Amino acid sequence: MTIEKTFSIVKPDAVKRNLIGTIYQRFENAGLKIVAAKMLQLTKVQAQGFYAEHEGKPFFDELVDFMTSGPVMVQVLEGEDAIVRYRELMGKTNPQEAACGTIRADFAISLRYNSVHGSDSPVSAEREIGYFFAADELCPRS
Ligand code: RTP
Ligand code: MG
Repeated sequence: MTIEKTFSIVKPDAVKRNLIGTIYQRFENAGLKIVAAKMLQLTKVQAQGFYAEHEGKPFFDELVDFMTSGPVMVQVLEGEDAIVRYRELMGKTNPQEAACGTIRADFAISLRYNSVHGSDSPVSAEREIGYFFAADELCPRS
């Protein structure tokens, strides 16, 4: 059993549809604790840097346009095996392939407008948390 932290975004499509609370409820129902959170309007430079691993891919510019199309909620979630468990809770990137009951199956509009982001590894989680939060913005919950 490992207590981990992972990084999460409620993306603009979900914020626009007033789904912040509904999605936070999913986190809490799954036993994940929110230890930091804020609302941001990402700049183009921030979104490009955040998704740098996808630079050069055909969908990169549209992804950046989407992620800057309105406010997002960014948060750090903490819990047992939080990184993998949160990826499972989100479901596959394409909502048509996401398992029933996952956040993306229930709320995502399409492969691009897929409502949530989650770190895909411990290395990503550390980078992504540090990209948006200073260490003193995280509140211990245990
Ligand atoms: P995320 O990073 O947002 O948690 O999503 P993910 O790991 O499940 O998927 P990833 O491959 O990292 O893709 C990042 C985001 O780019 C958009 N996307 N669009 N072909 C397309 O148009 C396409 N493919 C991916 C999605 O918003 C995806 O979540
Ligand atoms: Mg990803």
